[in-house]
Amino acid sequence: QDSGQRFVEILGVPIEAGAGHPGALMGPAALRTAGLVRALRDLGHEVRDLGDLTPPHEGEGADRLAEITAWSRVLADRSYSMMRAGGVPVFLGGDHSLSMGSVTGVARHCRDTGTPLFVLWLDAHGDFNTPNTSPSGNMHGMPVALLCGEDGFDGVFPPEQRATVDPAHVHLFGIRSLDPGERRLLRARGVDVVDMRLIDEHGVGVHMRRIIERVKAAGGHLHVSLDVDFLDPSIAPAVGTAVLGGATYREAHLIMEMLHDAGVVGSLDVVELNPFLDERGKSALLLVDLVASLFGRRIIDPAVTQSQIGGQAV
Ligand code: 4U7
Ligand code: MN
Ligand code: MN
Ligand code: MN
Repeated sequence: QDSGQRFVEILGVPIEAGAGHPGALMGPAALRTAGLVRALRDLGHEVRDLGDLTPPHEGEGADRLAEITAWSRVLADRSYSMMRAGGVPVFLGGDHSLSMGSVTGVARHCRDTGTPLFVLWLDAHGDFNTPNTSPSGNMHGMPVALLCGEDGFDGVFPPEQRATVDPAHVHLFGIRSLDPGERRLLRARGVDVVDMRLIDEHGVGVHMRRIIERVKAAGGHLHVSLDVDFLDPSIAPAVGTAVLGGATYREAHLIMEMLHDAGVVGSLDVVELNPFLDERGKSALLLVDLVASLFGRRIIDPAVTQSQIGGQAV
């Protein structure tokens, strides 16, 4: 193992055309105000803040699909070059349609290097609608379907820019709201769906261990896409699409802590923060704490916790 120091590159993606409510374009600014860069530097990482991606003008005033298409193409190229720079890219949203671009760039790099790509999608929703199944028409409910190569997204990327994710390598986690069309598609494609019922019954640890072991065994790259609505709305109210019964403070932190210890995360999206709907910055501050846990912050120095189970340190 290395010293654990990473090179982290942060890119804001102030896109909100994919969501039903305006406000997510303020997300990157709120995460910076909440101290994201300092939190990562305090952990000893080398952090470069690349600022915000500039809104592409081609999409302006056009329909939302055209606007998101324009963002996605610029972002996929940027994400690819961030991957080649060798650090851990962190994309700050912005609504979840940004993952069409961020993950496509990551997938292209993984394809170049022959690294198996896995995606952990922390979300209340499956985000597996297509333009044909979506009840709302909102593109933030469709990124996983696009990434898995579903029909209906032909215009988004030109063929030479396209790079997909194997649906069998996608783990949806924290799910508690699926539409009928996406439910059928998820089943047909064999996507792993860890819903809140499974989390209640087994705890997050069991399922996270299973996912982490799988990525490790494959020598894979794990992309984590964290939608704020994964969290329970009582602790993270800054969302336009709140669903009751989300992850608790400790469940969310445990996931981040386990991911850090496993050392498998190669890229991250933090999306769907709508600061207009926040309460005194509490959602933004919680997200910064979660990202810090993912990058190695601990509540207590592990040297102090010397508990054992069956003679083994735990
Ligand atoms: B998010 C929804 F119908 N499924 O497609 C849809 F319930 O990125 C919600 O997870 C999508 O926040 C939510 O519009 C997208 C709806
Ligand atoms: Mn969601
Ligand atoms: Mn989402
Ligand atoms: Mn949402």
